[in-house]
Amino acid sequence: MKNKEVLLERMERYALTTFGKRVDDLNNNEKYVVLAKALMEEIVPQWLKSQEKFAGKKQAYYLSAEFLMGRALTNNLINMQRKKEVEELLAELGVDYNQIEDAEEDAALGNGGLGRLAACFLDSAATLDYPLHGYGIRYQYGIFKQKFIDGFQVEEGDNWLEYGEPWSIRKGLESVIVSFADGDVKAVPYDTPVIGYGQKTINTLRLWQAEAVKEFDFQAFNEQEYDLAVKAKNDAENISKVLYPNDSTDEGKLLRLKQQYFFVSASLQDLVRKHKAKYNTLENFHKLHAIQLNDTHPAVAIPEMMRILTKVEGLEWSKAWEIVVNTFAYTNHTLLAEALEQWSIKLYKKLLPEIYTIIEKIDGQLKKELLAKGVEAKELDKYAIIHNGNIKMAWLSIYGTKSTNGVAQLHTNLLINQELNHWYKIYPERFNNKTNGITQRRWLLQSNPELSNFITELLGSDAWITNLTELKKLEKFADDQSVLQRFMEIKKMKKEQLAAYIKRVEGIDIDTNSIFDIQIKRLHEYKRQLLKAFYILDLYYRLKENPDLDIIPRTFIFGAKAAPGYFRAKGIIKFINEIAKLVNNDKEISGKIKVVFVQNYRVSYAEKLFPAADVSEQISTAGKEASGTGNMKFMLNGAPTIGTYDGANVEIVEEAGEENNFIFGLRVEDIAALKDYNPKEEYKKIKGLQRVVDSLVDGTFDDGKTGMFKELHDALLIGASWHKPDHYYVIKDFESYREAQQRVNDAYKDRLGWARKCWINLANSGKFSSDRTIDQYAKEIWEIEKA
Ligand code: CJB
Repeated sequence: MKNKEVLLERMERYALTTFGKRVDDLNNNEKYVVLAKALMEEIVPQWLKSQEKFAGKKQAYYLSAEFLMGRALTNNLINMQRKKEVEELLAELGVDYNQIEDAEEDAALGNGGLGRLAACFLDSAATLDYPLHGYGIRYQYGIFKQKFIDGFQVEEGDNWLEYGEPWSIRKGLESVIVSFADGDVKAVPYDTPVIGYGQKTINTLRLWQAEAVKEFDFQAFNEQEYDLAVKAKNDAENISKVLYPNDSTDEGKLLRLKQQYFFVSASLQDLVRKHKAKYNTLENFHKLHAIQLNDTHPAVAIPEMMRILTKVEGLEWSKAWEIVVNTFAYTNHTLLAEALEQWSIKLYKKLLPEIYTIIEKIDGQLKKELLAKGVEAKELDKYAIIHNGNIKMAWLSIYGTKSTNGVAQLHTNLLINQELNHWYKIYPERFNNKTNGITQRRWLLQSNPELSNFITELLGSDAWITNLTELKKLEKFADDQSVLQRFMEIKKMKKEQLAAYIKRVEGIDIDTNSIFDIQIKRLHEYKRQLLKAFYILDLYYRLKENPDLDIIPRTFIFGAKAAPGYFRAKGIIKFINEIAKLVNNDKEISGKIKVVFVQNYRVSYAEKLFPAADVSEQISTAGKEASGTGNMKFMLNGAPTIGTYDGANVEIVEEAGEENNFIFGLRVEDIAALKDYNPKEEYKKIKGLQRVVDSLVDGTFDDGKTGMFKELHDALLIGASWHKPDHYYVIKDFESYREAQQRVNDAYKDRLGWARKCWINLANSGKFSSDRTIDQYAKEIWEIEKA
């Protein structure tokens, strides 16, 4: 009771001082802000204490251009174990908690899996009492907001800071200067607490905002040159203005390079400054810091640290190199060629000439080392960091760190045996696997309280919240009818909640008795949303021909943003929306199938979608999805996977059994063995396939004269200058996918049998907690200890 009174008193105070009103008179957004501020008053003292307990110990830092945190309010209340109390307090004030929750904008400072992984890692580390802190960029605009107009994706700016952001604290006095060839920029840190479950440890996410060193040039202003007076300010602020909306593609733009160096240099200066203040030397830096590079985006940390150590601090080159290699570790998140970052020498020289010189020196040192290790001179080009006018950031990252890891076993095997095999031969001890994970606090406890309560009830304990392998004990209920019945009731409830939400925000009615078949992830050709689209269209035509076709009603749900410049991805969105229009408006189909492409898929939408899924679509071309993490979120909420042998799907099936999932399609080795693949011939041989593929160009659908549909058609049947026809094997895998979908349909008819599959997936999802992943990073790479 007392806690509640204190909280209310704090809320009243913030209402008065921030908005000049009483709590009762605030709108929902304002209420959300004062609630968060009132909570921060309680959080901050504990945060400070948490920092003290790690003083003098080795700590880890996660350098990432993306942190896809989503909303913080409910997550924080859950981790503080105060959600119920706050709900009650608000109810007493006549306020609905859900409306306050809904008032918070997503912190969407990431594109997809890579950024969300960073967020899950922070949650896990704090919960496990590991000192792990995030360093990144405080983008003023996060990933764009997506709308559909006439079925086309339209982007809008995500001005998430507009109504205030109560969880971060500006630490102006800890600003640092970052120097570029064209001038200096001020990096101002904003700190956000990362609260572990149970609130024992509160770590820090420090995001840098770019500002002008000199806000305003009065000289120029006095001389009536207003533009010039604000130019420096605008140029500086542009650096942290907007997140690049590319998932797994590298844009190579000057501003992006500025962003990378900006946050990396600021973060390293910050760490070095604090370390020196305490120890007055940097020789032991690696003994107290482990720095993980989240993909190559922060790889410039390697030469930047060399610069600081040798040029600023005066250490010997070789001593500095030893510190650098022992401090940093690198995670590779993709094998897609277009995502492997390369920067043009020209750009680097122009913006960061000193850093470029250091990279040259590193490259020279590498060559000597390779020769000494017996590599032949003619082989050196394969390893060259600087080659053909470009700097290869992945090579720099492998050479300049003590550890390179992949994010699922299959992915790591491909790195070791193929893509990075030549590096593996030189440094086998550096390579390791860290299969990704997700935090069960957000993806089960928060997003599915109904299932969470049931699990706790059955287990007689909520230990699973911090030890997900406890779920294994649920397996003994796999044949308990009443348990499976309750599971199905909960699933139905989550489907109804989702249906109500979709009705409200999309204006579409969906049947909660139908199978909810969900594919939610970024739009990319390799993820093959198009394969599902072809399947739906084929099913539609089969239903038209045979209205008695024996199928269980299905709702096909998609959620995906396409990078604004990715023409084909946008074409796929339009194509699916055209199919939706055709199918959903056909009275003859009478609700047997429905297609919904939800708008603006994001973390807070995902929290509603995963728990409501009956089927998890993980249908990437084998070898292309490094891991996937959405696959794990579905599994944790008890949805079987229809998927290929790719990424972490392999491990999911290993844990839950192939008989409880629906595996189809070519495997990595099948693709490698394919010879003379001719999709133009093959697509004629598969019943129904030609009809749906050709619907792209035969007038069935209208792409508004954009040429989008022809582009997709050509990519499948003709190819392009940079790829062969159907290089993601959509046509090749179609029949196998259709057959797997038939197996889904047949399995679903046996309601208890289906529930059993769901249950076994849930019970075996323990491996995929990011708590397990973080524990492995902490022990095997960072060598840090719990508080
Ligand atoms: N990934 O989200 C991205 N962006 C990239 O630029 C490269 C990879 C994804 O990272 C996830 C986390 O490791 C993986 O699960 C996913 O397969 C990969 O595409």
